[in-house]
Amino acid sequence: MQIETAQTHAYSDQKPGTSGLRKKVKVFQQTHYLANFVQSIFSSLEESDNKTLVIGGDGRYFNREATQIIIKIAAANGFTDFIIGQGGLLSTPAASHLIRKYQALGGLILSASHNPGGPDEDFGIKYNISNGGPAPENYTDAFYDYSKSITTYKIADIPDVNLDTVGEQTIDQLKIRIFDPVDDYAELMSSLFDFDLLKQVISSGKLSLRFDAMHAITGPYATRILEGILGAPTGSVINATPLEDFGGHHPDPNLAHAKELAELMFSPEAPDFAAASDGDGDRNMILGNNIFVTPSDSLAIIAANAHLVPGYASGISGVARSMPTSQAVDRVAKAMNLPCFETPTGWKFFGNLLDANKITLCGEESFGTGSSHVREKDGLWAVLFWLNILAKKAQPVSQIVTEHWQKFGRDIYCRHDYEAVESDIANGIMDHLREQIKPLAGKSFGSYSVQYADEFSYTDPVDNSISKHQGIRIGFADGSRIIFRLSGTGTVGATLRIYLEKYEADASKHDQDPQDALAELIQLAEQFCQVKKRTGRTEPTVIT
Ligand code: G16
Repeated sequence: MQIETAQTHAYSDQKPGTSGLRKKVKVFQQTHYLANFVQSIFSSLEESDNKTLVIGGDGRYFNREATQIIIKIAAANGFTDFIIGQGGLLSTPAASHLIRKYQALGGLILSASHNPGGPDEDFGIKYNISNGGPAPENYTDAFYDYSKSITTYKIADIPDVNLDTVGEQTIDQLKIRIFDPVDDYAELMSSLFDFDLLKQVISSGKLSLRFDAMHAITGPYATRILEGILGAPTGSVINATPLEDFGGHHPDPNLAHAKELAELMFSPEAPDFAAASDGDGDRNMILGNNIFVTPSDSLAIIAANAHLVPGYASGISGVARSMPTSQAVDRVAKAMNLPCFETPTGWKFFGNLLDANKITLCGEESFGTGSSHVREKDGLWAVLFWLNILAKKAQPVSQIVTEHWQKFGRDIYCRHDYEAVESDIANGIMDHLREQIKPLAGKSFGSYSVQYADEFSYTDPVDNSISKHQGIRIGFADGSRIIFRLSGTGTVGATLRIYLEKYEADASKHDQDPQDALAELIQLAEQFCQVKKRTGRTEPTVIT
């Protein structure tokens, strides 16, 4: 195998965000752009005897081309054993599982998650380490540093790999294994959930469901598992064929982008349960007949009912949530006498806690829920968890949710996103907030008095690493919170996220619309950040 050294020039914008490097496809298609980043990753990794690499992506535009480039650069950098999803496809949780199961050094996952795909839309790449989880910040900082001064990269002169035929191929000394993307993942799911029970209730029609794969990667996974193994009627999985441009939609499972599914669930035709997943299969949205379950509540309900699910029945070690996620799971942890951790936004922050067995379950408000079974959030896993709870309890989703609120109280919650804000304006908003927070504690605004106001900084309890500037929090005496952050996953301008939360113990007030219940906090948030005033916008781009 001949290895060439290609001359290149550095790009200054290869700083990974919340979850890898995400840019417009056209940015990735610039000469040497992808190669530079991939070489920066390999050059930053410590020497290792482990030469196994997993590669797979969500099938978006540029996935195949990128896969071939990565194989050649990886081969030139000493990798000899490749595990690749057929067609270059793997959902993010499935890739995490393969890294763990086959003890690879790591994996490259090609995805921009819930962002749209196509020649004019987004692409992304991230490196996952040997625990199967996203590379922590010390890695991503090193990748970025290297990328700033890269001058050459190594590339093997080998033919393109046949990605479509499952089985083993060899090219010179390289062993290339093309895996069916679903097999190993389906087996893992069957080891965690009561598939016999699920099959019984689903195939008999006792539990009806609809799953929207949004023309993204979970199509083949959901079709095989929900329809094939568990016997849901054909057509229960909709938009099941992965498309390079996701059919022109945002593959983002929320009330705005999975609108048709949400409308179905509030209509007389609603099945018992519905869910959707995102571009790369790690997010989930849960709906019941006439009810939307917020991701924060979903995490809390999963934790409270974990004993009903075989893979978790022997007990869970603890739980964690990202800082802006509502405190609903904290209440469950308290009642169950379990440790509960609050981490910055980004799945990578759960990795150490999971590895150290300090937690079993974790989740985020951004439609992410997961457990120690892999080191990524896992959309279909969350769906199966809910189905297992529903099958065991034989109650509708709405009853499970309202009884949960009756027991623990309700953390009324919503998030307002202002997308594609000019970066200067967004940074100005954050600076303005920073200036205000110091003297806020003790002050009162309407019915709310501020208990603390700060910029969240996280010290990892396992390795003591510190992550600063993780969002501005204003906490009130009654437990309500307003949080402001700039997203780390957008590709156009900046996205300001405003997270609003209010605790309601009184069950007679649990039926309120969150926008009404949170109206005063929403007004206060504008008073603090002035996003409407500074951008001239009248409302958020997305409310979830
Ligand atoms: C990624 C991260 C999540 C994070 C989400 C939103 O998810 O893995 O941990 O919550 O982005 O991040 P931000 O608020 O910075 O946009 P995904 O599904 O996009 O990979």
